[in-house]
Amino acid sequence: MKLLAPFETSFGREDVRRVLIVEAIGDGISGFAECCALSGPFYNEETVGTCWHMLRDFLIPAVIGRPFEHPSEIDGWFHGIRRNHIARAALESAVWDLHAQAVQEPLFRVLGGSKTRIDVGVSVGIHPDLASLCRTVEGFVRSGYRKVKIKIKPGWDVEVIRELRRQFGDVPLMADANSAYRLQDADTLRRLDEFGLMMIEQPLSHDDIIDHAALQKQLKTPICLDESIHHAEDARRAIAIGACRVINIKIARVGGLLSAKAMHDVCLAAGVPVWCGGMLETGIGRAHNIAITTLPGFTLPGDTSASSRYWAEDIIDPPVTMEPDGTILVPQVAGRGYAVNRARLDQRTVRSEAVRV
Ligand code: OSB
Ligand code: MG
Repeated sequence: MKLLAPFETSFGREDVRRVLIVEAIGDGISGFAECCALSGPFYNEETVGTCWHMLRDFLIPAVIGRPFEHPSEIDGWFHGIRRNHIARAALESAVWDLHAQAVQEPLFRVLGGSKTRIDVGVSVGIHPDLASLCRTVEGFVRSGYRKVKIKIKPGWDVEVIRELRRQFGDVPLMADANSAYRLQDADTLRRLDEFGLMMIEQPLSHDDIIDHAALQKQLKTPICLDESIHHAEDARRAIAIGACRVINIKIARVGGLLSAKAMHDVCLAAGVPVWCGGMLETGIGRAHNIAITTLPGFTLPGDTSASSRYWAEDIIDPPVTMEPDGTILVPQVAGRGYAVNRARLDQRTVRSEAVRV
């Protein structure tokens, strides 16, 4: 699916999303979820191709034909399989959706969530120049988003934020570096303190929490971790050493909905606010993000923007829309809450494989 505009981060650019959709069928009901690996191993080590392989050769065989009482059992069936979180999340989340429909409850309620609307932010990629960035941000601010997140990298940071503050006043603003800095860059990052950012996301290495702890001591701006936090235990450790004051929870990065819930619980108990990150999902992934965001610890606006932020035509009905006050109303229907448009899905499908018991 072609993005309305290319999305650029410090690690690269996505233009066309190769989306892998998992459909889990049981008792005549279809659960859906999205595997949101990027086209290459740039965000984490997974790709669409590695996920296909893991699903077909390891994950689906661990699940297929196996009865369960509750979808919280699925994660345990993957116990012997290391990492590959994006692939596992796709299958596990599809089974949660299947279960929610089977018990005729909204997925968010099965997860233990209760909000009826969620706060929405938007993530804005690196632009060719400041003027075009400001035009993009202006559109999003006008439409009501409650948080604007700007991608930064060395050379596209302090002056960019300064200009945004000049033009947009005290709009809730944050920056995401996707690991583009080293601890030696602390001086540059400290210069961001004067702009009152809500937080700075993943400034240092994707596999680090130690240097982040050292950096957090030098910054007033809260650090939010994304890439470095893979499960609830990681979150506990990072909080314990002061590596961050906020955590971005992505269902895919953490390996599924059970893991996302567990991470949420750890953060809530520690008083660390969380928000739901995004991976340029179609509506299918967005539906799951909306559901998990209804848990009480998701107190900051997430990256789950409206379908129209990325897609001319989404593959769900209705598309995800945002109210003028910058919220999304949580659908009160069984399962994921948005119907998959089969015709549009089929039309775009280039490869499919069915695995039967
Ligand atoms: O770091 O949060 C990130 C997209 C792809 C990979 C990593 C990230 C992102 C985003 C986009 O920031 C969030 C979204 O709008 O889906
Ligand atoms: Mg991020």
